[in-house]
Amino acid sequence: MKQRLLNAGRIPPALEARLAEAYQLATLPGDCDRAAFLAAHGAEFTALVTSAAVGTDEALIAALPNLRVISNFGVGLDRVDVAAAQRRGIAVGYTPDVLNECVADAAIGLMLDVARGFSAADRFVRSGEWLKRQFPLMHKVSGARLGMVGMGRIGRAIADRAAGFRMDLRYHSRRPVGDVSWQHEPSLIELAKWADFLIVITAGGPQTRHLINASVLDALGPEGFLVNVARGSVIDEAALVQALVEKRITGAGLDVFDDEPHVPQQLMALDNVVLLPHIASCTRETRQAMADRVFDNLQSFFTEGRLVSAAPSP
Ligand code: 8YV
Repeated sequence: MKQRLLNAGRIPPALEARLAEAYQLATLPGDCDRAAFLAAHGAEFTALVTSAAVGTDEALIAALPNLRVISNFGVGLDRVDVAAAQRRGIAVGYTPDVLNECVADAAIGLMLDVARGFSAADRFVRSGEWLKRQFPLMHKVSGARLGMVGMGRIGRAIADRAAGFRMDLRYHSRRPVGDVSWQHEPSLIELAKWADFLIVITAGGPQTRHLINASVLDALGPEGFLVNVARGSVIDEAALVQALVEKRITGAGLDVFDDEPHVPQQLMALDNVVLLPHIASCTRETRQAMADRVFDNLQSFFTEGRLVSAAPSP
């Protein structure tokens, strides 16, 4: 007898097809039909698949009284109520490690792009501006000072890459990380004052909400750049827009936003900002590896009673 699996997230079609072979898969209907569906069928499901962008709230968990396992497509758990799941003894799986390299590549790419102005220069060539004038001189990355906000798995992958650019690196996190040689900076403001580039790669959620505020941006200063590959919520977006418009920082490379896919209109007109549609992990290879981990977490849970990658307790 196949387990009943409910899909509440946005997962790749190939993963959905694979899950549909191994499980009795149903898709959670949209808002209007959801309550009636859950009242009629909620008790049938033992497993739930979701994605980092959608997550799982306490109300959904409560509507699934026989739920045993949640498998999240993504490493970010800021939208999954892990505490509510764990209170009920529900196992929560996610997809760490397999996306470290691509997210780190994207962070470095954004840093290079915004500092050297590659996207802006591309627009400059396409619009015929090159026929009229020279592209302005931009900013050197190699050898510059990199402040990292967060030093988890992805942070380390970014730091390894920055070493290849001979960057001077310090990091801020709540506690120093035991096994890294880079200097820990307990004050985020001091890190921002020191850094030429600030890369944000810390977990989202209430604990880090608006960690990067107007004071941090002012400490980074008019020569500084910000890169965000974490979550939009980590930055006070209104303060960032204002700092960019007023040139209180030089530029920003952003893969994530507060209200995706909506991006503040004021950013669209700025040439010193690189805007990406949350694609840091979006390569075929990494998305395949993430999909495999979602599948393997479920399979391992139902055959061996444990997840390949279990979410830490919040
Ligand atoms: C994904 C991510 O873009 O893993 C995460 O937490 O932010 C990204 O890899 C996406 O959120 C997957 O649903």
